[in-house]
Amino acid sequence: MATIQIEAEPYPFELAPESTALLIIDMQRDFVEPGGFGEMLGNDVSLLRSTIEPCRRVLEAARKAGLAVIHTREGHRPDLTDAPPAKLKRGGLEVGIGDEGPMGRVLVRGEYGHDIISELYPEAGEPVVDKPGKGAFHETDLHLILRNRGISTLIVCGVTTEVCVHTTVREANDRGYECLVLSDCVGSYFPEFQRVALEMIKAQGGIFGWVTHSGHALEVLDRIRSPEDAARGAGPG
Ligand code: TIU
Repeated sequence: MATIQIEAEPYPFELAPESTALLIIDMQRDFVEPGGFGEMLGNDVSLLRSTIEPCRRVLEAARKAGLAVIHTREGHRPDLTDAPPAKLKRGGLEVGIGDEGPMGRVLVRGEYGHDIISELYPEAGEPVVDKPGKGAFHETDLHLILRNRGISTLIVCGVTTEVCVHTTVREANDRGYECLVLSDCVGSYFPEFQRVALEMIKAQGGIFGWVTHSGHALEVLDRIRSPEDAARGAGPG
């Protein structure tokens, strides 16, 4: 498998396009729009919205390059049987998980707020992994999907950096995946947590993975020819 390099910290990240997936974590209305779970927790959701445009550019480039694209959504069954009582109780919220909010029942599958924002909406053939926890591997079939597709490398985007992105990257790392986190494509409600969460990933020689700006990833993704283009003899872009 031919590999290519993306400039990253703590050192260049190596990937083979055919064994790489773009993993977009929880870019749901419930986290990035007013009236959802993020806001119920007392957060200013506008802080996450700067990730949308860079995520959109990376998603477009990944699709053109023929990379596997996988989306996740945090949420629960309408009867909440997959929601741990501890999670439902946490925070003592007036309007919490399962309750009616301005975008439907909060973090419940099938509700408007639970779905992915239109800018990053999944296309046919892109798996959407519904997860009950923070980590995308916890009680989901993500590991199985990745193994079946021969994926060993993940480019990670989404929200929030120190919660679902971090948990997922840690889970992926323990399962043997190499993760590259795009610093401007992941967002936190807390600027200090954003900074420290990214530091933690790349510290100690890349203890959980690598970090780079989407610009470096785009430089490389834009040069990859999708298998379909390669078969037609067409150039990139
Ligand atoms: N609250 C918060 O920062 N995040 C979550 O609850 N879920 C995700 O990060 N997706």
